Amino acid sequence: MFKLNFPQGLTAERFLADYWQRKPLLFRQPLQGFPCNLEADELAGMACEEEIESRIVLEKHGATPWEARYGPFDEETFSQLPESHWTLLVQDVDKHLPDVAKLLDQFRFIPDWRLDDVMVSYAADQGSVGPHIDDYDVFLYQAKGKRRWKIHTRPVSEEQFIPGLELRILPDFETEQEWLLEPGDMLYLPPNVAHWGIAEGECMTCSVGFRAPSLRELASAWFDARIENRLPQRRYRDPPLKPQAAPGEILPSSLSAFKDLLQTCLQDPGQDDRWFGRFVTEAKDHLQVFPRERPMDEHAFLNRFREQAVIHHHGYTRMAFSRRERDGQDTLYANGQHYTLPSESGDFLPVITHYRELHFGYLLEWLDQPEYLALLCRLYNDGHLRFADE
Ligand SMILES: [Mn+2]
Repeated sequence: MFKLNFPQGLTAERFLADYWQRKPLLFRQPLQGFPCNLEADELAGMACEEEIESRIVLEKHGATPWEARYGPFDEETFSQLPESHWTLLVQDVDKHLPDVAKLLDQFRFIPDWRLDDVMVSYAADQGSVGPHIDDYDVFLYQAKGKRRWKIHTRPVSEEQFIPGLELRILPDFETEQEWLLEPGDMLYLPPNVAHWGIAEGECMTCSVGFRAPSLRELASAWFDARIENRLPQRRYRDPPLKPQAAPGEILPSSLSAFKDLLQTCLQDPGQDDRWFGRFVTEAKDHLQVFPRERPMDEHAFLNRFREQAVIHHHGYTRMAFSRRERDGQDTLYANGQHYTLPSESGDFLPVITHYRELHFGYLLEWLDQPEYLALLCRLYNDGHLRFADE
């Protein structure tokens, strides 16, 4: 296996403590011998597919400077691109190519639910998406060719972006640090660090991107879940009232009573925290997993699994699990659904969430027990697991 080599004698622990979400870090050749077999033509082919998210950024020779065009594209688009100064970006390449998904395995010292995707970009000579900032952490792995990365860590405000562009391009970019990345090198950038990567000759970069829900998204998911189930049946009650000289006035004491009511709803011990696991494993709209039209019963599933020996995670499946002490149940999450298990599920959930390929022999001890067999069969019927010939 390829193991991520940290620079300067760092370990995953030190990296997380000192750099993660804080400081940029350059990695020279962190993945000795990691192959990137993806070719530019194959990436262009993916960008022509309906269900794959892609865009082309043209710094020059477009309708406007930094023109962004959105896929799906066709062959003609590619034949008409200029010699230089453009980039093709394709999202979620890991969901479609298992070889690219292997790159994600190097980052599992960070929880799976934080991972978003591997975006692959192919740039013609001088290609760049411009100086910009992102809201998310990213590892920029230089798969092929060379790219020069310039960064600065000064704070950037919304008003500083060039108006009227879809991309958040910074007009004034004063380089603080820069590096030329060769094939196999990697740069880690925390959120909000301004960066500008310019291809020197044609090149390909894999961006390992993370998710971080915004407070707005979290609050909305939390309230939706609470309203759906078990929000206490309580109603607003008045604070001690006195006759009001101006009945039109809303008194501060009424507002506090209302805020207290909201507080009790946050503190309610009966609340179900599974909404979080469901929320963070939700898949993007165009990457949904669908249940099988003809579900299999457990007996048939077991026979099929024995015969096939291996079952795979669906490429679009996002899994996570949580240990539940309070109501004595462990929970598995897959793309916004949850499945409960007895609390003594031991290594079962770590194993089935960790490995994208599950071997019959390895799961044998669990397949003998009805609750685990039932869960695997449900995951199969819900489309999260599949056999190689499907
Ligand atoms: Mn970026």
